[in-house]
Amino acid sequence: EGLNVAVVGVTGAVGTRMLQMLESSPLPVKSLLPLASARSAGKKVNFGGKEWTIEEAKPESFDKIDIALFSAGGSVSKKLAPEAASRGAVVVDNTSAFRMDPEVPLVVPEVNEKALNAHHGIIANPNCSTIQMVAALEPIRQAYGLKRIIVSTYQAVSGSGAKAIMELETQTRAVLDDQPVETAIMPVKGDKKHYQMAFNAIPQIDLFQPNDYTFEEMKMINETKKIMDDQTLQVSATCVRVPVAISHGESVYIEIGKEGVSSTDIKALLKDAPGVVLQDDPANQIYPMPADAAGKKEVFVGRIRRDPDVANGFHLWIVSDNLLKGAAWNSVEIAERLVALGLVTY
Ligand code: 11C
Repeated sequence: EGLNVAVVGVTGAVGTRMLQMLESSPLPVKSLLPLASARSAGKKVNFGGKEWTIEEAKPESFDKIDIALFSAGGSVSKKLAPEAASRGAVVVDNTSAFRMDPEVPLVVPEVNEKALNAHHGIIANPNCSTIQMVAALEPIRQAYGLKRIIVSTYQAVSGSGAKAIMELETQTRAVLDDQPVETAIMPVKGDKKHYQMAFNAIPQIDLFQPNDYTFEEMKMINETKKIMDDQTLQVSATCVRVPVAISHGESVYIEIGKEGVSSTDIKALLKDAPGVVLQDDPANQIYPMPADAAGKKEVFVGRIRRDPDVANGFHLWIVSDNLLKGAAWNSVEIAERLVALGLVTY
């Protein structure tokens, strides 16, 4: 009795955390199939007090799998997620491969759990910076409606993977030791130029699109409208990489659908919101910070205040661990909801 679970990309920054989140979840995992590229095949991972051997991910790997969590990059998902689904596994995919596919639900359980009911074997986990923003804004949208979002992000380098954290550390040491700084990854591994991340802020996350927004910014725009199921919602984003290892920060300006609402009203809503922790006490210098959020599953919100000029405008500061709620935890939470809703049985 229990679930057969595969984790694809099990050695990565997100994959290792998927195992941690599964281990602390009440989900009844009977067997784990850790999958990765051929390079990692044969290595072992510890899970549930046992050692499991990593195998190379192949279509046949999914023959007896109930739930497959994917976080090995878009090209692996494009190739193997449909194979897994056709073999009867329900896939939760943490890449951008299927997010905008109208047949694929894009889910943050605190916002649109119901969308899971329409799945056809693949469910997409949104981009990290989108997840934490919509989780914090949904209670406000439910109460007052939401017309407009303008977000500026302060994103951690771990969004680019474990190697980007190492590059930041190496560069920081080099700068402090007055040594030459090597740049190979940031802002985007596959782009033409690379810039120093240590002691810097880079206004480019992912590749530029024809409209001069980056792909990360377009993800925030398009995914937010899909998750909130509102194509009339006005969303714009500026995404910036900062020399922080883990947890994204976001300065978010919103215009709600009602006037006469106070910042106290907004705080009261967020105090009781699922998955959200209110940290907002200016008199005592209480506000969310990446260093505090790292390693935690919740979305932290503070600095809530009304715009000085716009009656229905508010500003918020939203912080969450990009590898947990932004990736591994949201994926495992989706798996938990699939089981709770009877959409995966065992
Ligand atoms: C970053 N948000 O911080 C990106 C990483 O679409 O799942 C997540 C990429 C994705 O660089």
